[in-house]
Amino acid sequence: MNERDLKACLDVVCKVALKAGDLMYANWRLPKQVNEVKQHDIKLALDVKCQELISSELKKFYPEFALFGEEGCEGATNAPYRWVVDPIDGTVNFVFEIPHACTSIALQKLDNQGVYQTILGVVYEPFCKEMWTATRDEVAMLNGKAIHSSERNTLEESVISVGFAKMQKNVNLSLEAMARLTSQVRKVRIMGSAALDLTYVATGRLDAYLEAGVRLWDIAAAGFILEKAGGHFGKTLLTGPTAEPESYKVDATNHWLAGKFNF
Ligand code: LIP
Repeated sequence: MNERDLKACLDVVCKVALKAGDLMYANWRLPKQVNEVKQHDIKLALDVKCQELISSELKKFYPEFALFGEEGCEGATNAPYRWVVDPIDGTVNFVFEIPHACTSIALQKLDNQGVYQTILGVVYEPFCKEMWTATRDEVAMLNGKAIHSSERNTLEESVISVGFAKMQKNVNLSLEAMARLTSQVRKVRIMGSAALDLTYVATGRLDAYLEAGVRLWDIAAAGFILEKAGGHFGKTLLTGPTAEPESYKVDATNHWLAGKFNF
């Protein structure tokens, strides 16, 4: 996909993200149909409905692209291009009417080594109407204005977010990090959306985000946006018998704090 085509693709994806965000916002204060409840997770029928909307809209322009999403996958597992979609990131916030959730769409291209590389990322938060974008050829932007991660270079002055995922062993990793770092940083925040934590670091609203057990769909678009905003998107694939597929430990920071949190 050349530069002109990628720019046209970005325009399409932004329009699709807006439609998904509008659907989220229209349902914000309405009763929610719950599909599944676990100790640290809730899944909604609206999650599925939002992903179906995103998939059907994208297929109008890119019928041959595969999709790897939180609510299901479509197409070949080795398709030249694939969408990575979290239709509602921050679902538990959304269930409790906490206005901090977003829709996340990334486009990945299969490289010569058979590895998917992100070439486009869009995150839309419908409550503040904030659209983050980045492509292989364009800088990271928020509502069309270039963004850059913060310049703070000491833990003492940093504000960080720690995420708590679904599996208890990953929750324990985050608890250890929070207990160790709380006395070393300015403030710790627990926000409930990995994608927004990453876009906030990209925008300079946070200086770092740490979480173990987030899935690729939570982080693909926003992690790419952070990299294009000059930040460090550290991610380690979690392995082992109980690890979920495409589950990562994320150590994301501005440029100066990379590696400083020992997470
Ligand atoms: C959420 C992530 C969050 C994590 C939650 C959940 P979802 O994604 O954004 O960082 O702590 O456990 O995974 O499920 O709302 O799309």
